[in-house]
Amino acid sequence: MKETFYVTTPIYYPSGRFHIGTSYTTVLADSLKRLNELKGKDCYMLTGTDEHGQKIETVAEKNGLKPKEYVDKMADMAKELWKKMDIQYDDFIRTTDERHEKIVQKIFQIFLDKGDIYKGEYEGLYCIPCETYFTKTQLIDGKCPDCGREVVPMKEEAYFFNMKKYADKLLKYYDEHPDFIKPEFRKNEMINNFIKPGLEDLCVTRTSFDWGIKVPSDPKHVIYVWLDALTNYLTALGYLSDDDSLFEKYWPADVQVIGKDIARFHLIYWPIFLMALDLPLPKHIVVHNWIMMKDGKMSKSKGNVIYPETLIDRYGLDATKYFLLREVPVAQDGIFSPEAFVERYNFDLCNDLSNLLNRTVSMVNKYFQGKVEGYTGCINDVDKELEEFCITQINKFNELIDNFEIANSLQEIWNLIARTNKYIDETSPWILAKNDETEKLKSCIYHLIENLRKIAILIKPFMNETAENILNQIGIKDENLKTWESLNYYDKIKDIKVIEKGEPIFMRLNQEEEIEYLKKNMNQN
Ligand code: ME8
Repeated sequence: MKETFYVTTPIYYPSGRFHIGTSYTTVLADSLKRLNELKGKDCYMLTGTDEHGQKIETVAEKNGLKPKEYVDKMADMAKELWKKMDIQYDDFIRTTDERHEKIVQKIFQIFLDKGDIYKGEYEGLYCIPCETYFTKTQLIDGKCPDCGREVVPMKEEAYFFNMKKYADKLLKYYDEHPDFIKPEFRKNEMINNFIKPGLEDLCVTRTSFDWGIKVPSDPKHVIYVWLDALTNYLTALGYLSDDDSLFEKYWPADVQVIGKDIARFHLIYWPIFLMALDLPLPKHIVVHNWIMMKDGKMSKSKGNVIYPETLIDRYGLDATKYFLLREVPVAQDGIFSPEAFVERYNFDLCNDLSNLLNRTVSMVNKYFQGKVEGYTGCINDVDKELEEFCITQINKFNELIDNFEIANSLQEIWNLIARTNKYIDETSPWILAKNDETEKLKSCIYHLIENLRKIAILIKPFMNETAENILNQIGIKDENLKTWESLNYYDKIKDIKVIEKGEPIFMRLNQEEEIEYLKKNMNQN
């Protein structure tokens, strides 16, 4: 049986059109799925929408729609976008799905029966957009610590989850599973900011609004969004349903990708819910930083956003994905700026990658009528060095990606691209051709084609179409030469023919024009 790999994105609030930040998380998860698929695993990816709560109720009303009508429309919008972005999710869960609602009620009842949920009264400072209560000490400058907006005093009868009961168990778990949270500094934030000062019990119901899943034994209470939302990762797999085969197969999740804004919910409450259900915890939770605009965090409510469609329609999907993954390191915020986008496009994609392919294909045509017969061994002095460099880069890539350092792992691929370009200058194939040094020339060409083959495989999880295009242009048709495993060998290409006239995969952009175009198209709804 194949090894399984289950990856999830957060379920997004359909409170507005999705911007590039939302797309970033999804692209990251999708890339991890594609990578593991390429490695031969049986993969399953889940995404979806978080459709209950006061915020959605209010937005629906503003749009003149009933909540359900509104979320139906928005879920379709999300699916359209993921289709455009070629996101290969296997299931799209909506918290309004009956399959989800039924199981959330069951889970709530299990917690009640166990005594983990109790009834009390909540009084606190409430952030309406985040749907979260805070204590005074948690506020930053008197405002919501998550979104920075005003909070209001509120009081209501409510059910609570006894988080305190699990605090020590959670700390022990963190300690025994150093790879659970990536990057590691997020774990320390949780310990120092929330657990050590004393974990508060979590309010898990509301009576102040209606749009949500009712507590079966006390229907004036609606199950508060976080218990409702977090359990989606289980209900989508059929947990506690008549058919739990997916759950049996894929749980625990291998990777759950989230943004730093929802770290507390996923690194504290979520593991505790799972402990209370006696379920294993996900193997890794990857917390990424944000894509910022120059004037701060991009957010649907602030309106300082760039939409993925703007970039995809003009520059293509792969360039858009490349920018996101390369410019926003998981552990640091990244900034979207038109200048940076155009620069990445022109330097990394056009100068480095596209030109390497173009130069290589045209040399094979010019010197060998487009044919590469087979491995020649290392004839030029630099051949061996290039082969060794290639092995080192692949090892570095693997190490980084295993640690979810995606931007850095892409950097290592681009180092390989740069080294391969330099190899052309070092071997000067045009001089070898002029001097009739055919064996040396053959070796040079073989090494270039082989490196391009490897580069294509390495970038495939992130830029599928570009990878396919490269493999097609260099005439790699044998499926065995497209596998992840084939990165281990150097000598298997035999009797291939490159394309006669390859189109450049990325054309140089006019810097000024494109910067202006992007500036004009930012912040537009
Ligand atoms: O929080 N940069 O939904 P949400 C990078 N429904 N990522 C960003 C981003 C930015 N500027 N803005 C948003 C919710 N994100 C809950 C989740 S899960 C059980 C429930 C991404 O629509 C990031 O992943 O507000 C963040 O965690 C997520 O969108 C928040 O999406």
